[in-house]
Amino acid sequence: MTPRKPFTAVIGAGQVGATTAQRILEKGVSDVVLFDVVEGLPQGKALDLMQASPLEGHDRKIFGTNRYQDIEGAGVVVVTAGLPRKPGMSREDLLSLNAKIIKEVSLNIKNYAPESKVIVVTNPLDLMTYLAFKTTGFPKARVFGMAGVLDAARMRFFIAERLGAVPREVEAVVLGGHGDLMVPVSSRSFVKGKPVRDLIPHDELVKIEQRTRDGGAEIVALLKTGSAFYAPASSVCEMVKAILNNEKKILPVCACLDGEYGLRGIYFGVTASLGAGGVEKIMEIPLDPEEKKGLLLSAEKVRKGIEELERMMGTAK
Ligand code: TXD
Repeated sequence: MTPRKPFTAVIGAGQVGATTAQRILEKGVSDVVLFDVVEGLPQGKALDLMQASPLEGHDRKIFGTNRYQDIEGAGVVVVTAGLPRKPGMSREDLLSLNAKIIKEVSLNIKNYAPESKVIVVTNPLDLMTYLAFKTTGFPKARVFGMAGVLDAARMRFFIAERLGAVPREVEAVVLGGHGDLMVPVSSRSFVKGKPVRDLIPHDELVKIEQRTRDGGAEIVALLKTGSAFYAPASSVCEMVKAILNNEKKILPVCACLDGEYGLRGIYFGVTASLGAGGVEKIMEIPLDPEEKKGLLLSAEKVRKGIEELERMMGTAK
């Protein structure tokens, strides 16, 4: 197994993991090593994806594996291992189930890919990213989570749909924890440079903000089993591309805060530039008073979650 460097390792060959691998390959971003604990699953999906390559017209390679040794040398490791949310299940319900998995995965990343940048996707996102940071012991710039790119993409789509605009031309930012208290930042959302607040009436914009917060749950309720994976995979791919191509692109990222917005010691959704070093710089953006209030409320919830996680991991020893 010899993937061309720099390559991406994807841990978890489920819906998000396999679709992320597909996006990375078909956009020509890098070769992929796809890992899962289920025997045959990553190998089968890898073979299927390779057989699509003559049709998709790329020459990227993907290797499926059940052995952690095979992630050795990965530039980026994407962690999607875990259980998806079921209908009626909150992200927080997943905490104890997924914490065990993330701990095990993080120890293996530390062991086999000690120089990698780690993108955590597993929910509850802010807490699992924090846990991966603590468990790997990597510098904070190299451990971060994906949520904001997805939440912002959802908001961008809803705005575009409302205005009949081209989705790519809509800019939006969503900050805060990846949960019910996330903060869609309408004051920083634009269509071709025009503020959305000038384009969409207030009451409708409030509905779009709420639909953004409920974006994951809306899809879970429709699918009945499992959660969203196409847009999440596109979001991860965007981040992987920014890192491997050293784009220094400014994206919403779940990053470790050190005083930004007056917050410290939590993993939380903020805008940051992503490049070869991982999270290279966190940018604090101006918020209106309501948004700032919402952000602090969301931070409080994440902080409580971290406390709960620490208690749980302490007693689990
Ligand atoms: O915005 C976001 N961050 C998210 C998060 C958007 C979408 C999905 N989000 C979360 O990602 C979701 O709530 C889950 O926690 C993860 C993965 O979602 P997915 O839909 O891909 O779940 P699947 O299809 O059940 O896949 C999970 C895979 C499955 O193949 C398991 O066999 C594997 O994880 N798994 C493991 N792999 C490696 N190591 C261990 N220990 C392990 N345990 C399970």
